[in-house]
Amino acid sequence: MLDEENIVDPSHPRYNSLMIRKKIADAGVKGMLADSAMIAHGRGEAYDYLLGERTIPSAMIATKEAVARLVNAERPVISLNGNAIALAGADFLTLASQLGCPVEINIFYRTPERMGSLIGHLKMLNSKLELDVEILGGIPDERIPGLEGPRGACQSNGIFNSDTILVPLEDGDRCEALVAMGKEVLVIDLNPLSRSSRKCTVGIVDEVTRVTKNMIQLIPEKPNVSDFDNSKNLQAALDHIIDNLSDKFN
Ligand code: PTJ
Repeated sequence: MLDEENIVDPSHPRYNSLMIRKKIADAGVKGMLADSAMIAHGRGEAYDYLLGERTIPSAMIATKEAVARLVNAERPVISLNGNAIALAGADFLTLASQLGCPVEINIFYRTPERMGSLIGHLKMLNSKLELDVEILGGIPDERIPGLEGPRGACQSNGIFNSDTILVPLEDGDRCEALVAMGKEVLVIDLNPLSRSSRKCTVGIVDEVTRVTKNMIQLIPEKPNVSDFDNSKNLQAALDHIIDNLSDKFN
């Protein structure tokens, strides 16, 4: 594999975006991702472009709310899929270590090869960061009710018995199934119109690598839980997109 510095020039105006793309491309080569991972990423990029590729005020409000709920949870868990691990695996482990909670690999397109590759990657990051975060998902013993097939597989000491779950880049079905289990579901999704964003408890409309960095900063502040209104907050994200677009032509 080519050294990333050799193929992406840091002075390029879209350097960050290109580096994030490269993380996805490299993870694909390692067998960590679903075939449709790049399509999902491209959809995210399009929304990020509309948002101005930065953390907008409503996203920061949602991020703080999600941190408050994670800090106050009895059994928090961070659910990770292929894209989330490829883009922000190290920061999710740091976050889990700050919270003292496990991460659980829960993927839509589950194969033994992908699970092996993702677990191996997280184990490597755990030891590189000198962390001891529990990595679940490899030995499922429970099912998320309402989800057929391998994508419903989960662990009793992780997702199944959690009260609060952080799910980056979730698909709508799983989000709804987790909400139906009575959990507080905290979603990271650049698309404010997605079913996940609309059905979850707290929807963070922001790019996953920015969110994890913000969360790591916010955890020591231990913010308080508020009477967060998800629909109102998503509307603020949509309003921001519209304002951002009209500014471009004025
Ligand atoms: O690893 P697996 O098997 O669980 O598969 C993962 C993917 C992402 C392929 C699968 O869950 C999928 O197809 O997802 P969707 O339904 O395309 O949804 C992905 C959502 O994440 C979309 O609404 C995107 O806008 C959003 N998204 C993509 N990239 C990012 C993102 N949100 C935040 N940060 C991103 N970098």
